[in-house]
Amino acid sequence: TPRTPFIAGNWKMNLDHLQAVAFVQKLHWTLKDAGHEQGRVEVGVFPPFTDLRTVQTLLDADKIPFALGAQDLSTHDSGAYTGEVSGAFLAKLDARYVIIGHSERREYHAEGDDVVAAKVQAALKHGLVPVICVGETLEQREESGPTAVSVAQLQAALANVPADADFVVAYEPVWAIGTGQVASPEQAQEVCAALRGVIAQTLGEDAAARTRVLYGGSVKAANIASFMREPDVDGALVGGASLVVDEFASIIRYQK
Ligand code: G2H
Repeated sequence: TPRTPFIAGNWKMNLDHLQAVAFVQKLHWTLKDAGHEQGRVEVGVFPPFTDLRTVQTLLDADKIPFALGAQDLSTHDSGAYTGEVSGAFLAKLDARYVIIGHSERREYHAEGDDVVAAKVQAALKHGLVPVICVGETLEQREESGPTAVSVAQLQAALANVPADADFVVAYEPVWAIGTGQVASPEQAQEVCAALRGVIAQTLGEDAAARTRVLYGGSVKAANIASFMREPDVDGALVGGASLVVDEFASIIRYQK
């Protein structure tokens, strides 16, 4: 596969900017000490907004090869939108990625498919790579099967996305997020393959072959390899386990 695996740490609302410095340095040195081969996988960190400037400065100063990402962005470029953060600002901080449509935003901030699609457009406009999150609840899985909800969410998010756009998809079954109830590799593969099919249908085979589709939901050092063996799983979006240096380093260093 020509796709570089992507291990992305979604910190959620954890680690302030002081803790972030210690964490990123320790992760970097842990990987170095373990002889981790840079470039085998892409490593991404997604801290809270308030950490981004500090982490950017650290990555730059110490030449740490992690990609920087944000956890959300505004649909607007600038203006009277109190509390919002523009993609233009994120791009100026050298953020490469931005998570869009995480289930926690869909659930706690009432973000629907229309908002997600608008955020994808905003990200692309500012040169950011959206990490588009999709996934079904247990109820939805029982009602409409394993793939229908994720497929519909991705179709909505990709409306008006050009065929050459750079983006990442993350399949995160809601029932497996932070619950310890991990999806099986076969379940992840089934939906990730369906999502790659959506990309092929919407944007063409080239886009489908090039785009990384991640699995997310209770990924740990102990289960990462089983997911990475699946042909349509190109990496992981990791929450809880991305906050523990040794655990996250082990996930990055997975062996198939
Ligand atoms: C799913 C995932 C990261 P966790 O939300 O986005 O979190 O690994 O804690 O289940």
